[in-house]
Amino acid sequence: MQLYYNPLSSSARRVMMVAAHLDAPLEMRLVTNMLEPAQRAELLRVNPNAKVPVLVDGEFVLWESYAIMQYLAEKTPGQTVYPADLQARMDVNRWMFWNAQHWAPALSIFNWENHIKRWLGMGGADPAAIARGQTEVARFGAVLDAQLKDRQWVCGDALSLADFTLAAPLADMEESGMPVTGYANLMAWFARVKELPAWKATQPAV
Ligand SMILES: N[C@@H](CCC(=O)N[C@@H](CS)C(=O)NCC(=O)O)C(=O)O
Repeated sequence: MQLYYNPLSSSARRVMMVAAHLDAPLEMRLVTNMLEPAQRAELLRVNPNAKVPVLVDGEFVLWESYAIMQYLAEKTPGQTVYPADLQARMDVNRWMFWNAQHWAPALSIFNWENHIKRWLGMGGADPAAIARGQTEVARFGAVLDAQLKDRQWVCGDALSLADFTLAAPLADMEESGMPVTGYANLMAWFARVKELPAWKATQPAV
């Protein structure tokens, strides 16, 4: 199996963490610059959205990080991060969808305004966007913090795909000034995630 990735992509990072945790055999295909015409053309051959991550397993091509995570788990005998029990599995799915719809978009406002824009030389943060980000993170951060009040991991006592999913967009929380440090349960959980071998093994070198 091959995985197209970029080291700064949180979508690729969550897949890479799952692959590392499951010890899934992946041949890594680095896409250094998704805007560079030759690399973009190569990416477009496997994903019409020209985005990473993309998994290629023989003739089967799969894009969308959440689908790839589930696919890797399903292919791994004895895995425990994507439970077989229907309700436990739907709980994991719930947090994966919640991340896609609410959590990652809220955090990405800070990533874009305070980090990427500066990195690209696009000027300072837009105060209106930051204000909107603060409202969104306050709303959804409180939900995640409450979920983690009596739980070691997001879905209970066992590490799951939900943890890899929700932690990935926090990777650059400091550089991006994400307003999450006030959430004690969330920060304690994130510290646990950062101790996982899968987190450490997928830390970008840059
Ligand atoms: N919903 C997609 C999001 C993928 C995505 O947005 N990838 C970003 C990097 S995090 C990307 O490739 N951006 C390049 C572009 O949009 O041109 C997933 O979960 O895989």
